[in-house]
Amino acid sequence: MARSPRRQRAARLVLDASRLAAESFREDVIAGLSLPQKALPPKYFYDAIGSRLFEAICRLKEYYPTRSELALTRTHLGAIARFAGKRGPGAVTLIEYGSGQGMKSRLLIAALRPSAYVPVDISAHALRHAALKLQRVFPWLDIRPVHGDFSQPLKIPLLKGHGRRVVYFPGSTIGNLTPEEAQAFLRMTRGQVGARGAMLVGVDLKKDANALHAAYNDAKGVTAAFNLNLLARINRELRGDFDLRRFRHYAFYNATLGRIEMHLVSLVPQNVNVGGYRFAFEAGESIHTENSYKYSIEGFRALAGRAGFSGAKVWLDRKRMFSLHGLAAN
Ligand code: AVJ
Repeated sequence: MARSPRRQRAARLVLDASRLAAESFREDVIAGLSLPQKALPPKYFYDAIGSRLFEAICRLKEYYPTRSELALTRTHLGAIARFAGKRGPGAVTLIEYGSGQGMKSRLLIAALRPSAYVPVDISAHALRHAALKLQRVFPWLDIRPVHGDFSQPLKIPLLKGHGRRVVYFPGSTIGNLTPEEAQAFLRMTRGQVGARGAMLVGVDLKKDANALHAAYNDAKGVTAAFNLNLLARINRELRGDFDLRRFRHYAFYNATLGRIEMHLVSLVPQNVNVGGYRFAFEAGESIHTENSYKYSIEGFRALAGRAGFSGAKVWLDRKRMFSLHGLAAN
């Protein structure tokens, strides 16, 4: 069947995008495994299997962030929507980093009624799924998915007459960045939302180390499977030969740096081949796969202040486990 030039062009762009993505995965993996402290970027956790495992993590009783953030969003929804909607006249374009399909995004969209919704996600699959699902729930909503990595400057479609921009960044994904990176990221976002813009950002709070430890070392081993899937993904996509039985999930709270660290620890001395390169592991040597920084309310406010936002509001769940900051552009 003949395809229209537009469809052909769209198909080509999608192919280009996924080839580029595959190349940077390979480069990032080879560079990361070449470091003295081997490391892999956490954004690569989220292939189809990893995304499912992450959803399973969110349902674990030990993993409080998802439930706490949903609870606080429900409790304070009116105030959150008023904050996001109040900065001057005109409608709101709601930009969400990490395209939510979940309850939090739905609650916010229903309460705020933005004129356009721009979900941004690194996973084309998650993005399409989220957009289709939300379009069914909100037939009136203009949805403009953007496939990309929100840690890079993004091309956000220019939506004429769609008013000011509000970036919604829930889930404490910002915790994956170091505080310095988080500040630079907020500054970039400040540039993207403009002078009348705002940001709603979910931030996990510092708390008892035992509660943190349990959240990243669940009894069912789902977090371990999530962490190890990164090696399985390298095997699948980059023809690696990681033996998953020879690596163990290890997560702990680094109180000095205020972060959970996730590692994959080699149980034995071994060599691993990936994409034509060989990497040597000593017994006990680790690959650092994720940081998850925890903030005090004041600590995060100060950081946002250094990035051109004033920390205008903060909402908490009843147990004060998690925070949602309402940041207004200065
Ligand atoms: C998606 C970064 C918020 O750090 O809690 C959950 C990812 N890693 N369990 C987090 C994660 C292990 C999560 N973030």
